[in-house]
Amino acid sequence: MNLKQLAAEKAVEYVKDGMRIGLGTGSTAYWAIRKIGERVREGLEIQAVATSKASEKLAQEHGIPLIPFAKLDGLDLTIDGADELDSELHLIKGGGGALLREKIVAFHSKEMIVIADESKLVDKLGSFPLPVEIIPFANEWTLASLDEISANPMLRTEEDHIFVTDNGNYIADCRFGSIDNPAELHRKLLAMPGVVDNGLFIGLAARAIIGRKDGTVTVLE
Ligand code: ABF
Repeated sequence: MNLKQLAAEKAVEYVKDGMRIGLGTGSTAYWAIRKIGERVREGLEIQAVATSKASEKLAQEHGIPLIPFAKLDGLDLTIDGADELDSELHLIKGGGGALLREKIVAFHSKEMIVIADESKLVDKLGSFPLPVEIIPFANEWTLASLDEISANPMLRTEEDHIFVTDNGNYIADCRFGSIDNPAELHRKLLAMPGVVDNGLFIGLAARAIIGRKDGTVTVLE
């Protein structure tokens, strides 16, 4: 079995009738959305919100009832992927460019379950470039500020154009090398004018479900 599917389907076991669910983004979350759709067709009653336009479309295709944010005052559970995670459940997210929406949704959830194949679990974060969402205004100066803290930022492009997030912002992919203190770096980035948010998720995930090559899953809490 596909390891992402394995982790995702295990996580969907935590979804219960009546819950308000946050739907993640990416190729691992894809499997969770598919499975939730299957359970909805079997009678599961939930309300959901999506973290990206892509996941919204997928949820609609699978018959998952999507509710406007204004009609919900929070969520019970969010299931989402990650680009890297460590054993303390610090995450790097945003490889797909949806980090800001993903963070807002995770923050307003009573619980977030991260789903990943075992290649994403690392001793220390930082091999995966950290996505930092920046506003287009004076982005050259924000990139210079990032450079000053040794971020080695690269403005993300897509087919020779600057990549634009669902929120109309840019992404600077930053290479800090091994990140010794994710919480401190997170604070430092948030204090920088022009930075909207960054892909470090600190203290947001309550549980991670890892799909292993031997066909088992590991649950980290
Ligand atoms: C989202 O999808 C992102 O935060 C992360 O960048 C990515 C993980 O992608 P995948 O599951 O496709 O590896 O969760």
